[in-house]
Formats: sequence, C-alpha cells, structure tokens
Amino acid sequence: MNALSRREWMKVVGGSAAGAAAIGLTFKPSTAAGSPDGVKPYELPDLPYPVDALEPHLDARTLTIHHDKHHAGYVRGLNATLEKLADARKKGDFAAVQALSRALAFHGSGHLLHTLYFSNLHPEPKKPKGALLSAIEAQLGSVEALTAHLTAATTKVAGSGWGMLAFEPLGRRLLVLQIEKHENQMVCGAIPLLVIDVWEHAYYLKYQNRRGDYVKAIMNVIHWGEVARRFDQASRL
Ligand code: MN3
Repeated sequence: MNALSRREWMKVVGGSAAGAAAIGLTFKPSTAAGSPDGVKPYELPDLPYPVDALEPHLDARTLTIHHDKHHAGYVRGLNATLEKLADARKKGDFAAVQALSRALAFHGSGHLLHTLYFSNLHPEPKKPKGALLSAIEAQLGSVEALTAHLTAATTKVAGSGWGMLAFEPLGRRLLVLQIEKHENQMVCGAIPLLVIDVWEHAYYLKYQNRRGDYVKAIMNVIHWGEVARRFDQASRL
C-alpha cells in the first residue's frame, strides 16, 4: 500500500464504499498458544493510505517517522511490558508491578491511540452525517461548536497529549476530552471516536511551535465516515 502514489491510491479507493472499507479499522481477536499470555502479540498496522496522501496538511516525512518510529515504539513497549507481567505472574514476583502497570497504561494507550489517529484521517473527508450528526447537534449544539471546542481543547493540552471526541455509554453522552501523555485525564469507560495527536513529533517538522496551525490544518482531513462508524458501534453498547 505504501508503495502506491497518492494519485494511484485515490484511483483505487477514492470516494467508493470499497475505499471506506479499506480504510476502516478492523479489530480481530487473535490467540497464540505459544505467547506469554496466550494472546498474539500486538502488531504495528500499516498506514491506511500512502504517506503523502494527507499533503499539504500533514507532510509525508512527519507521517513516515510518526508511524514507522514512534508508533512502532509503542507496540514494542506494550509487548515487552506484557511479557514482563507474564514473567512476574510465573515467578510470583510482583516487585515491579507499579512501574509495569504504569508502562502498560502508557504504551497500551499509545498504541491504541495511534491506531485510531492514523485511521481517523483521510485525504477526502466527508462531513458528519446520520446518527453521528444528530447526536452532535443534540448534545453539543452544532458541528461548528464541536469543532471549536475540540480545536481549543486539543491546542491547549499541557505538554504532550491528545484531543478526543468520545462516547460515554453509561450516560450515552458525547464528551470532548483533553488527554495528557496517552493515558491521563481519560474518563474510564468512554470510547474514543476521534483523536488528534499533539505530541510535538506529530507536527514539529512542518509547524514547529505553531501547534494551533497544525490543529486547524488537521481538521481538513478528519475522516468523519470512520468517526461515524465508531459512533455506530459504540452506541450499540
Ligand atoms: Mn504520536
């Protein structure tokens, strides 16, 4: 996939239902008898589009490093932490449980958020519609109000973190959240629908200290079809 040029890729998937399906995330349960906890190790998913597909909003070099180095690092960190926890259970030695629990939340959230992030971007985004649009309008006022809230929350994250639109199934409510690092300030049980990375590695090569410009630019490539798919799934819980 990554070997395709943006133009070739758009010819294959642009605007079609098959394209939407090709971009959508699939979460397949997997098991592996030989692994420490009987579950297959996490794997780095491919980018769902060529690295230059989001130009000029998100440049190819940033996207390549972000995916191949940073996201890959969280996958490795998560698998290594799970192996250490499995080893601790085997030995009955939980001396390191505090540090390992912290690492699990950090790398686990890092992997999941990056997987969601790359797949909730698209070079030809559509507007929110259907049940998602109705929920946004009923609960948050309008798409414009959501965009203004999410842009402000994301831009103003203290240090490294994420902006997030989430669905909280107990109250059946949309929430705009401001996540610090990968795991702090999350509302437990809320399901991420749309996430925006504002760690400096996500934008610094192109935007330097202008985080606000990056957040505004990325709003042009939000894959609302994927956000709507996640909302439909989450709202069935
Ligand atoms: Mn990142």
